Amino acid sequence: MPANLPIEYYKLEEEYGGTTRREDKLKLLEKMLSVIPKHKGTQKVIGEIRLKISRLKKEAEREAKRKKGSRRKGIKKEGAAQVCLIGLPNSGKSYILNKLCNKNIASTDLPFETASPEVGMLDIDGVQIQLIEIPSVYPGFYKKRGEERGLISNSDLACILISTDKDLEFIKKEVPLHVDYIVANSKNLKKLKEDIWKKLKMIKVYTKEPGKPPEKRPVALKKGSTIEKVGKTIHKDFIKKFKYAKVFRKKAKVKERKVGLNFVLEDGDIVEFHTS
Ligand SMILES: Nc1nc2c(ncn2[C@@H]2O[C@H](COP(=O)(O)OP(=O)(O)OP(=O)(O)O)[C@@H](O)[C@H]2O)c(=O)[nH]1
Ligand SMILES: [Mg+2]
Repeated sequence: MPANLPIEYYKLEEEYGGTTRREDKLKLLEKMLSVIPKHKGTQKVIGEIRLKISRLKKEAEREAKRKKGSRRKGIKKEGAAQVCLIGLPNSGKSYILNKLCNKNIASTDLPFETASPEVGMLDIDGVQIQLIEIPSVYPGFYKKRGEERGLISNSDLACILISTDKDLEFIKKEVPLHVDYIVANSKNLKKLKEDIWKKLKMIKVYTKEPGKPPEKRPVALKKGSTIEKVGKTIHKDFIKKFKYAKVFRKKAKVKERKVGLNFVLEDGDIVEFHTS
């Protein structure tokens, strides 16, 4: 049976049709509710309005949550590469971050102590690597933790910390890895650093100006990078005005050579740009 509704209701309904902002819609719906007489004939309309209100409120909640999350999500990629630490509770992720990156993250026997990702910078022979502690893995982790999922798939390498093969099995089942990974089952921190560097498949190249000693800080590049890549990394003018480069390679037979933009570099090379 059609509900016999007061004229104010129809006015509000018309206004509602013309609004787009969620808050305005909510206000109008509440007003509609307040002007509708409550009896059997209006139950359906009231029910529909209540449903609309609850949907809009849920939508608002979801959006607020998303915004809150994205504020924290702001882990910016920094340094030459990004490595995430993955493991079970108490596997020593925070311990490693504290030791290797000079951090002060809570690290006790309490499991799941790290509730959200923590970041530190790891110095490997002058190259800055971003290390991220991913909160500990638990059953259902991957489905529920969108932020962590994003961080893992965005990183260049995952470092899985385990005590037993069972741990590894569990972690691999819970966290589908689409990036390179290494497995560490001890806290030999020196070895861990070496393994990370090896697996990143990068080289360190030192630039120098003619007549000056090499820069102390190396440029880190993917293995197989050329002179052109180094040039682009430091300043595009080096490529625009490029004449040639000199490469100094201490361990090679030919310790110094004149090369072009396509020359492939090796770890430890020193590069001197000559421009016009
Ligand atoms: N001495 C020593 N202590 C360690 C080592 N690894 C972990 N620990 C200790 O074991 C405890 C747990 O380590 P955490 O680094 O907090 O573990 P986590 O992987 O961050 O685990 P969550 O609590 O889930 O974040 C802490 O008391 C650490 O100090 C290690 O290699 N050597
Ligand atoms: Mg921790």
